[in-house]
Amino acid sequence: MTVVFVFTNFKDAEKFKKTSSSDDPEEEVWASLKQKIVEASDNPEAEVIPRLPSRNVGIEHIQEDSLPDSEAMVDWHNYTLIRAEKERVGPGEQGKPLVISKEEEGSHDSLFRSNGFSGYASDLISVDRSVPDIRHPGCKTKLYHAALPTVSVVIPFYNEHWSTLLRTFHSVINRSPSKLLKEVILVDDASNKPELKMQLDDYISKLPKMPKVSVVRMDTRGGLITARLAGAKKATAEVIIFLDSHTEANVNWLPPLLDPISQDYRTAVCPFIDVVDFNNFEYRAQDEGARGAFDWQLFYKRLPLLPEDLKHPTEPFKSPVMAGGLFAISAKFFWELGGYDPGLEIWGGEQYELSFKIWQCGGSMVDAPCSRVGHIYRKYSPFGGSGKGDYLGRNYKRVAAVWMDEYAEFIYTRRPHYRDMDPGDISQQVALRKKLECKPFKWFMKEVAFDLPKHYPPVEPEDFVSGEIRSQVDSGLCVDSGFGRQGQQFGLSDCMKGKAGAAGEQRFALSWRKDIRPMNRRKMCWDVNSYQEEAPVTVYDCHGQGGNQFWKYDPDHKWLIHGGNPRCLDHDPKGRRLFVARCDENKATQRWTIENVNLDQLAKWDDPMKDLF
Ligand SMILES: [Mn+2]
Repeated sequence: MTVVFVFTNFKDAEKFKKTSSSDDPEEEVWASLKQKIVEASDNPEAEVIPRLPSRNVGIEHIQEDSLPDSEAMVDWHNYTLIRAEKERVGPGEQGKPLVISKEEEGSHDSLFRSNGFSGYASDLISVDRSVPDIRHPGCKTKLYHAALPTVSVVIPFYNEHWSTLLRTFHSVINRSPSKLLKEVILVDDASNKPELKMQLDDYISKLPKMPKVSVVRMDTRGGLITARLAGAKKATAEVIIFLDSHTEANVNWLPPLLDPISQDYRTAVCPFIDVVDFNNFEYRAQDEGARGAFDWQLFYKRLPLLPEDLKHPTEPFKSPVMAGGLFAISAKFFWELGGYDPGLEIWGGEQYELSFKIWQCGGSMVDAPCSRVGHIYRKYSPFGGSGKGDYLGRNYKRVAAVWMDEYAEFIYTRRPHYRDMDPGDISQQVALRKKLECKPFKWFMKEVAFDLPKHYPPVEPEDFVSGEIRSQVDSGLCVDSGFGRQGQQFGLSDCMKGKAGAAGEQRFALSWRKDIRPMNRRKMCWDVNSYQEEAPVTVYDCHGQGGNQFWKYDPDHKWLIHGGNPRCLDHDPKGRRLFVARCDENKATQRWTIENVNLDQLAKWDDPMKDLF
């Protein structure tokens, strides 16, 4: 069998030329590539831009009229495609990382700056590249209903990098059963990169087997939310799927998203989001699932799966909020909910607005582990301000004011300026909530996000102990983490309290999460990760999971005890060295004077949130 492999852009071929005659370590790869090109050049179709084996053979053999009923379950995999993709070799194929050579770093850097990811790497990789099938093995034998709804995929973009945008919709078209994919709607949010205008129209019009792709153009930049709404308004299929413009759909991604909707149109479904590395385009898992949540500054957070979810790793599980822009929803339900609040600007908060609305107004939301989509998390956003001021704050205020009832107060406590911020006219959103008889936020917190307060308490419990930590052997010595960076060891220095001009980081808190943080840098934690005899203490990003960052205070011994296999904070006053060692009642160097000891809070050690809510 002749394998047809066609470079889909010039850079592929350039890279090939550059390295084929050298003794590059990747020689073998290039040699096999060369072979494939030779084979392809014999093929009259080789001049045609991307071509994958005929699609959807897995399902196409099933005759519409032979389906017994709408409850029939079928295997939706396209095995012809899966086999062909497994054989692909070349830069970035199988989701492998691309190696950028020294000579290429200049090109890499300039395309990195303008995109926040390596546009250069993207250009070297086929827009039809294969990705690794990293689904749970159980997904490979899963059946879904034969009767699934049709789909419009809406992909807004703003100055997206050319080959990255192309790869997004190529992956969608290649890996979707054609009978389900009705159309792909690209929404150009008034980009100003010239290639995203006529060149894009031209590209789309020339693609064989891609009559379904269209572009909606916005006159002025309205932001992600406005663009998504504009695309959704054009959508004609039963289900709308929103994707970002820098994503790659994985094997058989579509049926798991549609199946729950086919059973209940008021279910929204999110795929697992994988990572496409911003540097080298490696495709890899982020994790194997978590439930979406938020803290009380409205930062997106994640909650652990429930024991019930862990028992069924391929089944959709309920999630309180979606991560962002990748999800499926029936058009009927989306518009019953009024779409997104059109008063939300640019981006931010919309995932909360829609999630709260879905749950509170009679729907539900699940993550489908067997649907995976890779996403480039940019290193930074290269797109500058929108000239719209604090739109994020206004968006959050709108969401809080319309949907969160008395819980909005917990946000205003942390972001006091939201309290008096004008969210604009919210009367229509309030009226919608009334009309749909949506449930109160309290219901959402009790029934859907019931374990959120345990991880992200609306009111922070008090610290167990806090302030400076003074040696009882040499009362002039204090623990000082010296504003250390990630992984940096620290020790003791002269106590600086009351001394003008002294510099140091000597105030700490043993927080309700049972870790110790500098009081002015509450993202860093004391961390011990070695079992050596006098193991050093370092500062590290807090993970909130105990373990090597777990500390407790023993007021009787004046000990600070580390870890589940307890050792005590100890020091060498002469060398000003700090470490943990086996607890020993006879060692004075293990006793500490801590500025504030909150005995009431220490009495609630096992349930620090007692009496809070
Ligand atoms: Mn994105």
